[in-house]
Amino acid sequence: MPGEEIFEKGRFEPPSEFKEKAIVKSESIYEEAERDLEGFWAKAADELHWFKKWDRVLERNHPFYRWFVGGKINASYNCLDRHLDTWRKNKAAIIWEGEPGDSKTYTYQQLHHEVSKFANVLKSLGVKKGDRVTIYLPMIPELPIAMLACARIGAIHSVVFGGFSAQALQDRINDAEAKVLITADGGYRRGKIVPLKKNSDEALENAPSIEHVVVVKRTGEDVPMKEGRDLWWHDLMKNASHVCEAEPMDSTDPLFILYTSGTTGKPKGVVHLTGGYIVGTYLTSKYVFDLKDEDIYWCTADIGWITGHSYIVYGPLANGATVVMYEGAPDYPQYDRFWEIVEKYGVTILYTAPTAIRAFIKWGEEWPKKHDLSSLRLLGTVGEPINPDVWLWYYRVIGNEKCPIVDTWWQTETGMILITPLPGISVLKPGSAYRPFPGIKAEVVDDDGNPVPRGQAGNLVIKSPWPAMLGTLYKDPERYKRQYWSQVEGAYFTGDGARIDEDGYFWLLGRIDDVINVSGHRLGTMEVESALVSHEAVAEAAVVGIPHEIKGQGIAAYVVLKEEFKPSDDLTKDLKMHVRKVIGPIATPDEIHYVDKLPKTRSGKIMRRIMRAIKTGKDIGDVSTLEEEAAIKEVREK
Ligand code: 7RM
Repeated sequence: MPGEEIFEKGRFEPPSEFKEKAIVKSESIYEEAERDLEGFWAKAADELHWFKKWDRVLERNHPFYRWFVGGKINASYNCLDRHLDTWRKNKAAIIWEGEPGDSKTYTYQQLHHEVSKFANVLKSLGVKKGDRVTIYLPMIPELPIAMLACARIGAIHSVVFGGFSAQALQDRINDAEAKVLITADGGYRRGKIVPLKKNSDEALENAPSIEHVVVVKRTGEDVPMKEGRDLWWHDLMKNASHVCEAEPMDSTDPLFILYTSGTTGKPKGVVHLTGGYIVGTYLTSKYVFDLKDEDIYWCTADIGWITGHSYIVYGPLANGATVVMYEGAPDYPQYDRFWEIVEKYGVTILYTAPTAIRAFIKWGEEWPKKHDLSSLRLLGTVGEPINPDVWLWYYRVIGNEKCPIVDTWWQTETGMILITPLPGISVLKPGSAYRPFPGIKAEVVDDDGNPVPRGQAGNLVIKSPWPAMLGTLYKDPERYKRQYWSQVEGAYFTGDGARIDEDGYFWLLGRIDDVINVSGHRLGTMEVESALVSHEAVAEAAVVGIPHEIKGQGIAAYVVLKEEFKPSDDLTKDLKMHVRKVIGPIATPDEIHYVDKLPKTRSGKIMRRIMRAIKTGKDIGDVSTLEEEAAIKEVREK
C-alpha cells in the first residue's frame, strides 16, 4: 500500500490502570451487538427514562428507519429530571468559563430550574410543540438552556453557529420558518465583540416568520430593541415559573434541525429524531469517553456544530456528567488558554479537533508545558483525519504518554460517533479511527458498490441502521434519498474515502471529492498531507489536485510552517524529497506554497474545494462557511 510507512507509527495499548477501570472491558461487546442489534440498543434505551415504553425497537421502512416506535420520551427530561432524584442533583452539570475570565457553575438542579423557566417563557411567547426556534448565541450557558427548554416543550431547535453571517442566519430562519429567534447583544471572540444582535436585525429584514426575538445581555453594549418584537432574556425570566413538566414526545418526533453545507449553495436541514438520537448519543458518550461520575469532561467544539449538540449537551448530560464549556478562542489572551482551563478545573477527558492540535504544534510545546495537565486520562479527536505525527504529538505532549486517544469518525447526519476506538480495549494505530462502534456495519466499496480488497481505497458506506441516524432532510425527503441512499443499493453513503488495512483498522482519507488522481494513481489528500506534516518544519499542510498535461493531475501543496522555520528554496526541495521518500515519487508535489493560514470552514475543516477552484480559475462558489477571508487572499496570491 503506498504510504504504508507513514501510516504505521507503532501500536499503543491502553495503560493497565485504564483498562482495569474501563466501562467497556471486553471485546465481547462487538459480538453481542452483532448477534442481536435490536437487543443491544434496547438495553441502552432501557437505561433512560421513558414515559411509555416502545412497541418496536426498529421499523425498517427503508430509507426512513424509525427507532423505538410507539415509545414516549423527552430528551430534556433525560438530561435533567432523571438525575434529580439521585445524588447527582447537587452535582455540577455545566462548568462554564467565559473568554474574559468570568465563570459560572450550574448543578443539575440549577440547570433544571433555568431550563424549566425558559420553557415557560417560550410557552408565553406562543411557542408550541413542533414549532421551530432558531438559536443564534455565543458559547454561554443560555445556549444549552435554550436548547433543553425547546426539547422540554417539544419545540424543534435550529442552532445557527454564532460565527455565521446575517445572510446565513436569514437563510436558515426562512428555511425552518422559525417563530422565535434567541440571540445575544454580542459575544466575545479573541477579545473582540461579535455583533450578534446587529446581524440578527439584518437577517430579520427579510424573515417574516419571526414573531419575537429574545436577547441575552452578554457584552452589555447598546443595541436597539424593536418595540413589540424584541424582549430581554432577563426580563422574561424574572417572573417565569420554574415548574414546567416535560412533554412526552413520540420517540420519532423531531428533536432538532441542524443545517450543514452541501455541494450546492443551499444548506441541508438535517433532522434528528428524539428517541434514537438520545439513546445513540447517551451510549456512545458513555462507552467512547469511558464517562464516569468523577470525570470532568471537556469537548472544545462550539455547540453550533453537531459535535457540541451530541457531545457537550445531549450525550454527556444524559449520562449525568460534569461538562466544561468555554466561550472563546484557544489563543486568548495567550496560546495556553486551553491548558490553563485543563489545569484550573482538573479536566480528565479532553475532546478536540486536529485543526486545533496543529495550531498548538505551530505555537510550540512551551505553552502546554507551563501547566499541570496530569489530571487528563483520555484524549479525543473529531472533525478531520488526524495526521499520524499530529496524533503522536498529542499523545506525547498533552497526554504525557499515558492517555489513550479516541479518534472518532462521524457526521452531522450520523448524529453519533460511528467509527472509533473503545479506550479500554482498543490497541491504537496513530491516524486510524480504529473500527465501527458495536452494532455498526461499515464497509469500503468501489463505485459500483462492491467491497474493495483490504488495503485499497474506496467509498465508506454504512450498511446497518443506527439509532441517532438522521430522520430526513427538512422539508426535502427526496433530497434525503438522493443524497445518502441512491449511490449504493441499501447502504448509507457517507461521501468519505477510506481504506481498511489487513488488521481491520479503518483509515479515513478525506472527502471523496478531495481525491487526487496522479497518472491513474488515486491519492487521498490526507496521505500527501501527512507526509508533509511528518517533516520537522511543517505544522499544517493542505494539498489539492491541479490539471497536469501529462499526469492528468498534479499536486499543489500549501504549507504552514512552525513558528521557528522560514520558507526557502532549499526547504522546498527538501519537502519534495521528503514526500518522495515517505510515499513515493508519484506523490511528489509539483508546487509548494507557503502560507500563514489555510482556508478553513468555521468548524476547522480545510476547504480544499476553494483552493482547487482558485488554482484552476473557477468560481469559488458559496463561501458562507469560510472562517477567514484573508486565507483565500493568500492562496490567490501564491
Ligand atoms: C463530527 C463532524 C463530517 C465530516 C466527515 C469527515 C470528517 C469527522 C473525522 C473525519 C476523519 C475523523 N461532523 N470527519 N471526523 N474524518 N477522521 N475522526 O465533524 O458533519 O461537521 O463533518 O468530517 O469528512 O464526513 S461534520
